Amino acid sequence: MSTTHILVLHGPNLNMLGSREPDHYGHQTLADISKQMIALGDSLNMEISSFQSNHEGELVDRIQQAASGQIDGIVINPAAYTHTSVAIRDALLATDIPFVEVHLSNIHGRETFRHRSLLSDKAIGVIAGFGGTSYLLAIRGMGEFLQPLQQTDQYTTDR
Ligand code: CA2
Repeated sequence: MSTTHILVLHGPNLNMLGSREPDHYGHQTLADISKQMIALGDSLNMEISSFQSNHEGELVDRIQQAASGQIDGIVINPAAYTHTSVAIRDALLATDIPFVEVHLSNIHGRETFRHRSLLSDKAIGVIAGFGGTSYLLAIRGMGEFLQPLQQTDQYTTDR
């Protein structure tokens, strides 16, 4: 089974995870979540790299780089840019790399302006509301999408 490469992108303010607003975003830091994703990736033959930025253009640059690199899938929590960024949407569509949209909180249970995402209609899936576990579910979903029939013991016995 070949290794798949997943890029995880985190939008603005997510570098503050674990320090404030635990009611919405939990107690885990981004480093805690990255560690868990890497461990899960190891068990699923997926290599996980992560990038966080508070700047829209830097996220666009990283998405463009992914297109010229060896990235098979993108997991993205665009944070506030979810609700505003045509630039991030355009970059993702231009790369043609499948992506999963992730949110720590259930955006549909919060303020109305958070209900709209400029990415959801183009994502292979959207996961929201499970705190740091949202990212792990996204990695699993991406794995099933990219490596169909290879992810569980029942399928791997003959491979
Ligand atoms: O629930 C999510 O993951 C969000 O993408 C988080 C964004 C918010 O704008 C989206 O509507 C939903 C906000 C991220 C802010 O992160 C913080 C972390 C710790 C302390 C303060 C903010």
